[in-house]
Amino acid sequence: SALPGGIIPALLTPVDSRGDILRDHLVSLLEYTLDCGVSGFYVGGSTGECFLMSVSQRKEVLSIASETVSGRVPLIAHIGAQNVDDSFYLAEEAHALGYSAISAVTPYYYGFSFQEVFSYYQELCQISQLPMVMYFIPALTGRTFTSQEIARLAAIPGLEGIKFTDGDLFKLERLRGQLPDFVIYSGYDELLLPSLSLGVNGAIGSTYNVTAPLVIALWESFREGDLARAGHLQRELNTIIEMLVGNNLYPTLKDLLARRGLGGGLCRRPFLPLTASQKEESARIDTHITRV
Ligand code: NAY
Repeated sequence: SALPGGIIPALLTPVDSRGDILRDHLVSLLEYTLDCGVSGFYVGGSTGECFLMSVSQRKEVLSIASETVSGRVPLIAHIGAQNVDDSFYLAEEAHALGYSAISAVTPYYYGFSFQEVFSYYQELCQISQLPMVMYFIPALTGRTFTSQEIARLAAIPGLEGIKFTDGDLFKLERLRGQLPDFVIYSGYDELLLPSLSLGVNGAIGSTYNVTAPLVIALWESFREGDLARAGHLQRELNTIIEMLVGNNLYPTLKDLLARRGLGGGLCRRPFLPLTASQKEESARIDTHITRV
C-alpha cells in the first residue's frame, strides 16, 4: 500500500481570536515536527478542528500543509463532512494538492445503517484516485462497527486502511488477523505500545504534535525489541497524556507550542482559551515533558 507507516501527528490548526488560520504558526509546527522525524501528517482531522471550520478554511489548511511539506513526507487529508458534496469537493482538492491518501470519519449523527455507510465509502472511493483510510472513532461518532462489518468495508476497492481510535484491542487483533494487507493506524496515543504488539502499521495522534521525539523513541525501541524501554516510554507518555486530557486537550497542546516559540495560536469556538489555572497546569506539563 502507498499509505505511510510510522508516527504521524494529527495536525493541530492554529487560529487567532477570530478563528482565522495562522499560517505562520502552522508552518512552524510543520517544520518543528518534521525536524523531529515524523513519518507523515494527518491533516484536518478532529485534532485539526475540521468539524468547527468552513470548507474553504479546511481547503486552506490542506493547501498550507502541502505547500510547506512539499513532498518531504506523505500527507493524509481528512475530508469527512456531514455534507457529502463537501467530502467529494475536499477529496478532489486533496488529490490536486498532491496528498497521498484521503480519510473520512464514519457518517455520524443520524444513526445511518451499515448499507448507507458502505455506499458512502464506495462512492468516495469511486470518485477519488487516492487510497481511503476510514476514520473509526465510535466514542465521538456514537456509531460502532463489528470487525466483520469493518472487514466488509475493507473489501471496497480503494479502502486500504483504518484509523482505529477505539480501546477495543480485541477488535483490533481480530481485524489484523483477518486482513493482513489492510493498513491499521493506532488512534489512541495512550494505547500505542499494546497496539504495536498487535501489529499496527502506524499511529496517528494529537499528542504527537508536542511529544514527537519521545513517541518516535518508543516506536524505535519496540522495533529493536527493547520492550523494557518501550514500556517505560509509554508510561511516561501516559502520565503526560493524562495531564493533557485533564486540562482541555487541544488548547493545552497549542499553549505548549507557544511555550516552545512555535506560536500555536488558539482553538475555534466553542473551545475556550485556557484559564489562568489551566495555564499553570500547562506550564507543569511543559516541564514534565522536558524532564523525560
Ligand atoms: C484526529 O482525527 O485528530 C484524531 O482522532 C487523533 C486521535 C486523537 N483523538 C482525538 C479525539 O483527539 O490522539 C487521539 C487522542 O487525542 C489521544 O489519544 C488522547 O486521548
